[in-house]
Amino acid sequence: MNPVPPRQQQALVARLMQACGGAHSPQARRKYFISGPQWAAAYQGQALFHAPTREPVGFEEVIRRYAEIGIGYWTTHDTDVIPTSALGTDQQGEIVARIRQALDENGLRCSMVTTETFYHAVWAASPAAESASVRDYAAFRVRNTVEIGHELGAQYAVYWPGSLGYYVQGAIDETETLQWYAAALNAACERDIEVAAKKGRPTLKHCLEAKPFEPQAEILLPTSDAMLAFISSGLLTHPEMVGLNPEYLHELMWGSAPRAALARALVCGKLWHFDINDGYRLKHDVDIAVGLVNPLDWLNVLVLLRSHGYNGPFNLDYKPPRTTSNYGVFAVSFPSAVDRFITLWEMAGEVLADPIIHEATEALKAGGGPVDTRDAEAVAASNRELLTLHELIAHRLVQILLGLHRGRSYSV
Ligand code: GLO
Ligand code: MG
Ligand code: MG
Repeated sequence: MNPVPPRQQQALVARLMQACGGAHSPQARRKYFISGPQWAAAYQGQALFHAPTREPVGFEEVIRRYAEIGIGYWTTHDTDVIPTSALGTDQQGEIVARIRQALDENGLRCSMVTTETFYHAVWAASPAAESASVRDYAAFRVRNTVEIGHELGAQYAVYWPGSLGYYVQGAIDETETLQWYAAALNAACERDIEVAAKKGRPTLKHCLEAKPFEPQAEILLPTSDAMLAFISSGLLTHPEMVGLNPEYLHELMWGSAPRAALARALVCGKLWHFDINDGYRLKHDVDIAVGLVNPLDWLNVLVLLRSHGYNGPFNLDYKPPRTTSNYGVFAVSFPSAVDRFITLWEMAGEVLADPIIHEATEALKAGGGPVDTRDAEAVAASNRELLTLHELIAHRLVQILLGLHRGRSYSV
């Protein structure tokens, strides 16, 4: 193949993206509660061992591009858009006004705001550090984020307590740290109640997000299950205002089944917000776009969520790879992530309507008929042949994923 000179490369990417087909229209994409984070689009490809590969992108451009793609909602950390030194000042008010204008002009809505409690040096010993000055500052930050959320019309606040943990053991008492962390959340909820009453708006849904590794060596609330226990520990003054924002990859990272983790949140009535992405078990937080690694697992996740009526946001918390250019972030990375999600969502609908899966599932529930339920041999024998349906259902799911149920077959 001939070399492709730099000035022809964007056109090549655009032509091949078009040739991939399968794109949904911006109008179709807007029907879903899909949110695009400021930090995902603005991610410059940097990490501990990586220099940035992309130019910075401000919120005006991110919002405009999301609107063009058909991503209807926007989410942000406080410091993605407001310098740390300007938080709580008049400059914050000016920036928030500019954000509102950009959202209005582009027909987007802000669905979620979140506080950065992991990056700045002030969080070196976590937002629930021993020093009362750090904890007072953490309370200021989460209260301030609640105020920004109400200003921007958000419904959700998310908390990923990234630095709640340590590198070396023994210096802190974990029970104290958890009480101090709860105090910050209590401050956020209490401020929320005041601001919501003043503005005549509902209170926000406050959602905790767990991650098992990074950036601390040991994490105090590493899983969604740990957070469920924390919510009902008695440390929160408003546990009814606090739920979960599980992230698909964060559950996979520690080796669990994300679908089972989501099910545990669902039965507690706490599945309120969902960060969607993909990656690998027992690796670092690679934040690959949804469906690029585990499409079958993703299909199964969406079957669970559809069948239980989940109607919260799907937040595209992934990182366009550092090999993708600024142009590629909006021409390939975001539209393809949204479209894979929509296709998998539609397939999940096909699974729920599939007569074969339906009949097999009903037969499994009906069981093999009357039997002495104190006799293990008899119970096993009466269900033996039915249990083959487990594998048949798994086969059918793969058929639906690959389109084989529509008659496509492979032969040599
Ligand atoms: C990092 C987290 C992070 C959170 C964000 C929202 O691993 O996934 O992106 O989702 O800070 O609070
Ligand atoms: Mg996340
Ligand atoms: Mg992540």
